[in-house]
Amino acid sequence: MIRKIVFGLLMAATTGAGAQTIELVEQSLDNPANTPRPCFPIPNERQMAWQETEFYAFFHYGMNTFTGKEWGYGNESESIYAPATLPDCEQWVQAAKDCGMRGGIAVVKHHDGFCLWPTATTTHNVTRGGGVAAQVNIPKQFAAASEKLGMKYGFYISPWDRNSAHYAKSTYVTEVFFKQVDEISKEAGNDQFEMWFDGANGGDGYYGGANETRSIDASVYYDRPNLYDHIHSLQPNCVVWGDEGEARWIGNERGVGWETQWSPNTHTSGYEGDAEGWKWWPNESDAKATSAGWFWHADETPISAERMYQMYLETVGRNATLILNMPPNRDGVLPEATVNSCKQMGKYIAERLTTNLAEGKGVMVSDTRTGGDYSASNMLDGDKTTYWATPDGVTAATVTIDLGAPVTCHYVMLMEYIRLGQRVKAFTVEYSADGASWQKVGAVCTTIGYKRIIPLGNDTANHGNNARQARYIRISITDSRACPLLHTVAVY
Ligand code: FUL
Repeated sequence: MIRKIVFGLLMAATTGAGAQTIELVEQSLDNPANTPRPCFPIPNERQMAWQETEFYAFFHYGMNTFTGKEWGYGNESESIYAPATLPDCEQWVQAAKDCGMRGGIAVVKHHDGFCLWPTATTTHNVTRGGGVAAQVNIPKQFAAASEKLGMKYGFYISPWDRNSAHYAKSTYVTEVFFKQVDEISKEAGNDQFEMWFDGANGGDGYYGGANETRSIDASVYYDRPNLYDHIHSLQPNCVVWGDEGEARWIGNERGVGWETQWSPNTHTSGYEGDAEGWKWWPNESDAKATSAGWFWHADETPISAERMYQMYLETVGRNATLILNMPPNRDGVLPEATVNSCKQMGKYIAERLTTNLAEGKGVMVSDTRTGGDYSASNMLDGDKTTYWATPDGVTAATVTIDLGAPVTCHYVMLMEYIRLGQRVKAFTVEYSADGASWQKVGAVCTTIGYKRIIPLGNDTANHGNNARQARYIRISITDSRACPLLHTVAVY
């Protein structure tokens, strides 16, 4: 008889500053399939779904689009926001989809406090704008466009509010901010995948006419534990981004991830995370697809699709997600030049990182776990739920793929089965045309995590420089926190 013990408690892992709720882990005294023990911390379900979104858009649009500022002071007259036609959210989302993205996050309130939906919490909102402003409801319109195009949606709502007279008082949190979060859920529906809480909190502002500097202690002011619980009660699939949340900043806004990148973190971890970290706090990289600012500016130009692609390799390819900002203009659309760069980027992903030359090909491994199906072919079956594993205690192992004949390859892509934790600490990648002479790739090969892409020429800036003739690819895991588990190896 299998006696099952279900944890009666929600396990909480603390960072010292806050707590993370982990899904209930079902445990059994028997282990008939010899399933590897989880190597804690592990992601919760919504973090898994969030991670799989991989690459998504940021849309900064609002009062600043019309003033040309990046940070409004909060005293801007509502009439300045005067769109002649409704913002075309479907055009935004389509551009994101064509870029190879799986979702997007729209700003619905920036630090200036102007709300892009008809809120009851403040008069500083679209209903008092000019043109067709009164019909604007970004939470609703953006969510509807995303659902129509099969894309995920989320929102950025600035905790700092330079317009509100309540800011820095307790009434702001209870009467304004919590209620705004509720209203967005009401407008957008309950399937948000991420809510973005900016780290900019307090400073000078209008504050209802006080025109002064107000500061708060963000670690206690927003009542984050209750706020986040409240969000999850409304939005069970919504990862909260930011301090004490469920996803974190990567440490720069240039789209450059760290080559060593752990999702486990401790309170004192640097941006690379920490193999021994207590909290699953995965990495998100926010970067801009245009030259000027987060908001649209008349003199902006889009970055090239090659640069976007480099960012992708250096973030998604380094165990992070990439949120790339594309600002809509005063007509409520993305400029044509931005759309074109995005389309080209989408083509690059489709052409360069989609056809797995290793799928269904031969694979040899040094070690395979017994007692269940942990065979090497699981890495090449295109199924993320099956994985290869070594026996307990075996933390070094090799995987050799035989493509059948020498072919031109550019990248090796690896994915750990992170549902049971991030494990690999060091590995090497080699390639060979004949199985006799081997070349080692010069990249820093430490962590893998959710996804790692290794360019064979170690060049993230120039795709062509990575072309290599190879029949065999050998991955040697040399160190791991516990037996390694890989669910996918791809060769492109
Ligand atoms: C920053 C903000 O202050 C910027 O204006 C922008 O919204 C960026 C994504 O985050 O912290």
